[in-house]
Amino acid sequence: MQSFFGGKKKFIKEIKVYQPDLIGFSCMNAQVKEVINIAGYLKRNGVDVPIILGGIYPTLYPEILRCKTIDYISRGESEYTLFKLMSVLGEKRPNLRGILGLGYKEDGQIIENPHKAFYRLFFLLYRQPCCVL
Ligand code: B12
Repeated sequence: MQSFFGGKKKFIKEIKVYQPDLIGFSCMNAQVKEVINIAGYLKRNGVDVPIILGGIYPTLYPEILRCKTIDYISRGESEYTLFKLMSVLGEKRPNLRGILGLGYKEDGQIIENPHKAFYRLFFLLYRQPCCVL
């Protein structure tokens, strides 16, 4: 985002050099217009990289997937969803059906996978002693 405001051309150049597998935006209601503008700008300028939105907006409004520049959304906590998506993204026909919390498009249809359960934070915290400060 910082590079975007520093200069759109520079931003596009940096992305093309970096060649990411996926571009993600965190999105609250107040940011959605800007996010859609940036996503559109990227795609119009030859950045052929799938775009995912996460955060409260796509969690509340999965219909944002109707926007043709948005390829995926992740609803709710996304550590699991993003990890799972990244692990299949390079495949020819990735199987997205089982990825909980993921929204995507298939043959023009919007698919919303079921939500995942909440993490057991207590368990996560105490499994890893380095996290207990
Ligand atoms: C802490 C907090 C803040 C802090 C942020 C501190 C920081 N540095 O991040 C401060 C005080 C700065 C803040 C400010 C604002 N906040 Co605030 N904030 C929260 C709060 C309480 C927790 C957010 C949080 O950190 N959660 C923990 C993290 C781990 O969870 P998360 O952010 O949801 O992210 C997870 C998923 O959403 C997802 N995800 C998020 N982004 C992405 C991106 C991708 C690509 C993917 C795949 C997944 C993903 O994965 C994450 C990990 O699981 C929420 C309420 C809530 N309970 O969620 C409100 C909340 C998000 N804030 C809200 C609002 C309105 C604001 C302000 C606009 C208020 C204002 N008028 O100024 C500003 C906006 C600031 C900004 N720059 O955009 C609203 C948003 C409402 C909406 N529908 O858009 C919320 C929901 C509160 C509410 N109920 O009204 N906020």
